[in-house]
Amino acid sequence: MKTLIIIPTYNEQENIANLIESLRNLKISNLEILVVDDSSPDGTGDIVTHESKKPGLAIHLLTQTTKGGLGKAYANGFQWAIKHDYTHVISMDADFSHDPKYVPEMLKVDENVGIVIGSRYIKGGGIVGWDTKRYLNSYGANIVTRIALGLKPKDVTAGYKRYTREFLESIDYKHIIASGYAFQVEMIYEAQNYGFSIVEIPIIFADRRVGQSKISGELKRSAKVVWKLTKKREGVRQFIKFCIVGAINTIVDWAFYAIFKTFIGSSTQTLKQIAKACSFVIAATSSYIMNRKWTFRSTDNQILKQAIKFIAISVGGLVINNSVFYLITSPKFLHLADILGLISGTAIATFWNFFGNRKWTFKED
Ligand SMILES: Nc1nc2c(ncn2[C@@H]2O[C@H](COP(=O)(O)OP(=O)(O)OP(=O)(O)O)[C@@H](O)[C@H]2O)c(=O)[nH]1
Ligand SMILES: [Mg+2]
Repeated sequence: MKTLIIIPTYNEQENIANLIESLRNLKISNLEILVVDDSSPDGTGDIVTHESKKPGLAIHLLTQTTKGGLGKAYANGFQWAIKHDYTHVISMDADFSHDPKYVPEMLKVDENVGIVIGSRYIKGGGIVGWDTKRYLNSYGANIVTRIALGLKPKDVTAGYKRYTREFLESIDYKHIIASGYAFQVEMIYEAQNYGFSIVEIPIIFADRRVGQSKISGELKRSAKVVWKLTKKREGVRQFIKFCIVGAINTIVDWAFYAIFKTFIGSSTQTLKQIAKACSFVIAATSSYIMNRKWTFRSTDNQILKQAIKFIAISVGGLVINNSVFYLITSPKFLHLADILGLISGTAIATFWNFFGNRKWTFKED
């Protein structure tokens, strides 16, 4: 294991030297520090340069020309770490809220765990020094975020974390949405979606003792990021894939219907219905396989159960499609053009099928 502790700073001249000193005193081998400073006007960068000349702990400084936010600082720090030969990265605030004493505990966790969270909201963890309002704000934001994004860890807004190089390399930094504090949430979201393991260890988080807070305005910005995360990305990508699969299998359905009609015959309505049912089963099966493998990348091995659920939802979709078509085109109801019935029926049934399958058939447990 070779670990890099990344500390983003903006105007932390009262904290940074003491923090570096505390980390040096841990006397951990194979540990280095990277401070990502956004050209702090208070001279934080100069202090870091001064500290880097002392023996005992390798200290690097990455200076950014403008204040770009916590997320941007981490994204650049992570990419710096990838370019060098570290196996793990620990992210840490400069203001002693993240007690250096937890570094050895984080390093003790199995080295293959994708993310180790220094968690305030599990047994043994906690926060000291915050008033009720700040606590409720943080706790509330954490709960809402967990529900909105379906995140499993208890503390998803935590900033004190350990990452493996493998996870950091898997991130597409150009497409990270958050530049501010929500970056922390986005990392957990990425890790969970891509199947990296996440472990929480309890920490007591202490309020900043000295220096200036930069949190104001972040809550609103973070809420926007969480909103974008729920709407965009995985869900949208899945929906597009689902529609492509649907289009392909509509053609499969027509083609097989034409084939079955020539074999079974189409002289009576019953024969036509049989041909239609056969082609539906084939199209639904092929659609199931494509959605399982490609759209939802499901690894659940109860294939029969899943396929039955998929077909049940498809039948529901068919009923919805036909009912909407009937409502829109029938002289008894809206009596509009067939094409409108076709489009509305297909659109509504597609939503039904997508959300039904996402929530029920291919749900992750
Ligand atoms: N490089 C960089 N670091 C930042 C920026 N904003 C905040 N930081 C650093 O990120 C860490 C966390 O910021 P804090 O201001 O402590 O935020 P907080 O912990 O949520 O709030 P308080 O502790 O109450 O101030 C600190 O080390 C900051 O110096 C930024 O825009 N750029
Ligand atoms: Mg802080």
